[in-house]
Order: sequence, then C-alpha cells, then structure tokens
Amino acid sequence: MIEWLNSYRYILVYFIEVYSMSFLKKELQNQIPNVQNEIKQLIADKGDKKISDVTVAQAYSGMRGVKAFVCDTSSVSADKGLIVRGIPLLDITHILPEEVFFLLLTGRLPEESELVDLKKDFSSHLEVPAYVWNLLKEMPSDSHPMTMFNTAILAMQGESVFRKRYDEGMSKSVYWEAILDDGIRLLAKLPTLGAGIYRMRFEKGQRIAPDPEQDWAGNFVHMIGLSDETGDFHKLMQLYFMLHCDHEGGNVSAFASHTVSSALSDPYYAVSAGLNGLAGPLHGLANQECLKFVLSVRDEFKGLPSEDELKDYCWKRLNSGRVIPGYGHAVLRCPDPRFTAFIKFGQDHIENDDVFGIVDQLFKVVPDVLQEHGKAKNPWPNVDAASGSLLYYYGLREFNFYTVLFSISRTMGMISQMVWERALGIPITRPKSITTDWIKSTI
Ligand code: CMX
Repeated sequence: MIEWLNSYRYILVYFIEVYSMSFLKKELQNQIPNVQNEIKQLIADKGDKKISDVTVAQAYSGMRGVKAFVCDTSSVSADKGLIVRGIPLLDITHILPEEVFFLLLTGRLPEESELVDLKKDFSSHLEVPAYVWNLLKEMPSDSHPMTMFNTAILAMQGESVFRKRYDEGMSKSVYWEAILDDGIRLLAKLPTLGAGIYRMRFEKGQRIAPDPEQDWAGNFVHMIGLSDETGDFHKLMQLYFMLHCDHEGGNVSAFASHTVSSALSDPYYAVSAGLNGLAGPLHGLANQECLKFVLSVRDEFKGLPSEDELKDYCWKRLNSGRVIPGYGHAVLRCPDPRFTAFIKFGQDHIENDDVFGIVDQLFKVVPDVLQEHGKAKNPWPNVDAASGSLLYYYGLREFNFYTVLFSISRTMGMISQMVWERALGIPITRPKSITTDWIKSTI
C-alpha cells in the first residue's frame, strides 16, 4: 500500500512539474533527446573525420580560423555575418529580444502564447537583491560601469539554482534545466541592474523600480529614466538588444564563458567571466572607444569634416600605432549586418546630426584607408562602429556605459550556448598547449 502511494505521489509530482513548466522548457525537453541521438550518431559515423589543421602561425595567433568545437545557436559567415539558427540577421531585425532568445535556444520563433509565457517568466524575476546595490555603493565612485556590472553578477552567484541543485546531487541529465532556470533569472535582472548602475554611477537620482508590464527593452528604457516621447528610443533598444544577442562560439566572451562553464561553474561565474572579456577594447569595449573617436573628430573639426580631413585624421591615428575602433573583424570580410541595421535605423529616424553624420562619413573613408594601410584583413565596419552614435542621439551620452548594453544582450547568447552544452554533455574544455622548444624540435 505504502509503495503504491509513493509511486502515485511520484507520478503526481511529475505531472505537476510538467504542467507548471514553461513552454520554453517543455520545447527544449522535447528537442534534447532527439538532438542527443542525432549527435551520438554523427560521432559514430564521422567521429574520425578531420575538420581542421593547425599551423604553427595559427598557434601563435590566437588560434584564428581553427575549427575545434561546435556552437549551434548561431554562426558567422565571412561574407554574410551573423546567421541565427539558419536565419540571416537582416531578416529578423523586427523581432523582440525575447523572441531572439527563444530562437537561439530552440531554433524557431515563439508562438504568441510562448512569447507571453517567456515574458511572464522574465517579469517574475526583475528585482536585484538589496545586497548588490549596497555592494555597488561601496565601490569607488569612478569605477567603470563594466566593473560594476560584472561584480554585481558575480556577487549574485549565491542565488544560483544550478549550484544549489548540484550540491543536492542533481543528475547530469537535468543540468541544462538548472542552467536555463539561472539564465532566465539572471537575464530578467540585467536591465534592472544596468539601468540602476547607470543612475548610480552617473548621479541621475534614485533608481526607478522595474515595471512588470513592460517588455525587456521597454523596462530598461523605463528604468534608465531618459525621456522617450516618440517611443523611438524604445525601438532602438529593442533593436540594440536583439542585434547583440550572439556571435557564434569562438569570440572572446563566448569562448571564455564556454570554458568556465565547462568546469560546471554556474552561469553567474561563467557569464561574469565572459563579460570580463567583452570589456576589452578589441571586443565589446570598442563601442565606447568608437564613440570617443567620433566625438574627438567632431571636436577637432567643430562639426562634420570633409572626406579629405577625415582621411588625414585616420592616418594620424594609425601612424601613432592605434587601431580605428569599430573597424575590422577576426571572421567577417564584409560590412557587418549589425552595422547595416543600425545605419538603416539612423537613416529612418535621425536627420541632421553631426555625430551620426561623422559615423556615415567614416564609413566612406575608413575602408579605403585601412586597405591602403595594408594590415587589417577586414577593412569594413563592425557592430561597434554605429551603435554609439544612436545611443548618443537619444541622450545616452556616457559612452563608458555602452558595453553594459552589449553585455545585457550578449548574455542571451552565452546562456543559450551553455544550456545546449550541458544538455549534450560536452566535457570540460582542455585543448593542449605546446612549447616553443617542442615546435623547434618536433616540426
Ligand atoms: N585599425 C587598425 N589596424 C587594424 C584594425 C583596425 N580597425 N583591424 C585590424 N588591424 C590590424 C591588427 O591590429 C593587426 O596588426 P598587427 O599585425 O600589427 O598586430 C593586423 O591588422 C591584422 O589583424 P586582423 O587579422 O585583420 O584582425 P584580428 O583578427 O587580429 O583582430 C579585431 C580583429 C577586431 C580585434 C581588429 O580588427 C581590431 O582591433 N579592430 C578594432 C577594434 C574593434 O572594433 N573591435 C570590435 C570587434 C567586434 C566586437 O567584438 O565587438
């Protein structure tokens, strides 16, 4: 009798769990066994086939171009740029950040009811714990916003569902579920955290409480407190958070978070690690550097320079051993579609603005200059070339805050990649390094 009651209870708990599960989790729960089997079969069929060779030059050059691991959330092609689950980015610039998150995870866009469900999930985790705000208040008042943002994420590590369930002995087969739970909780808080840091760091007054009725980007706009009478800033932030969502697996932030998470460090550790990489000027911090550069042009020429003046200005910068921020890319060999989408937004919404005008003018001048310079393999603009000028136009002028916005969005990609890595049981990352002596004596 007791045995029967126990199994009855077990079945009941199972059905309650499944019933209360989000649409997103149910969809993943359906997909995962099929993908696991598919990959098992792929390894059985093609496991010994070679996908890449590594030269000595590549070993000394950041492993550029070495194909050595898998990421299915998105891919970056040299001539087309970002492709999210098979869809070229420019075909989905109209979708919400929440929709792209669903797409990254599941490979399809959500139905209306699934989107409502996901938004509801986000809305129930908007609050950042009080100890985080207290910690941030104690930091030096001139701390970089990225340092504050990443410190706050790390400080919340004790909230991790993954860590708690791991300590309780969770089975490997449900790691992905705990990662997803952490991911939703963390993502939901990031606009609150980012906007709160903005208001604290730049002395904009009291924090503004989140509004559970708003969407993810709308809540950020509401909490940052800038006026948005036309609603265009809201539209920009939807686009901004959508465009920065992911950029396959090999970029610094994705790869750093992938490596950290492979040790089964929870998402708070892994996202914070990834974002510390995003804070580098050759990666996400280039958006801050780029606007700084654009403003220096405006100040030097008291407005929009001629193409020749701008060309000379770029050469001076290159000759002093500095890069042109917002240009070049390790994978792309064409103008970044994210740049194209931002320029289009600017053309549709902005008239007669010097800062946006300089960005446009740079696009006419820099590719030729870089080609003549002869070093950069890709002379075209990347995402960071245009984004800052739009934020600046809508009144978000503190450019050392810009990488926080990139971070809020990119966390979607890091979380999506982590969910699948744990679902597929990808083991700890551990490539083999070699020594210079080994190369001299062995090759
Ligand atoms: N301005 C000047 N020189 C550049 C350049 C640029 N925009 N882009 C590349 N180069 C130089 C490199 O510094 C390198 O010089 P050295 O041989 O002296 O070291 C040479 O050209 C070859 O580099 P590459 O193979 O074309 O580019 P990498 O893959 O090494 O680096 C990137 C890619 C993005 C770091 C580089 O193009 C760069 O520094 N760009 C400016 C910073 C930037 O916009 N970063 C943002 C990228 C997007 C993102 O992650 O957010």
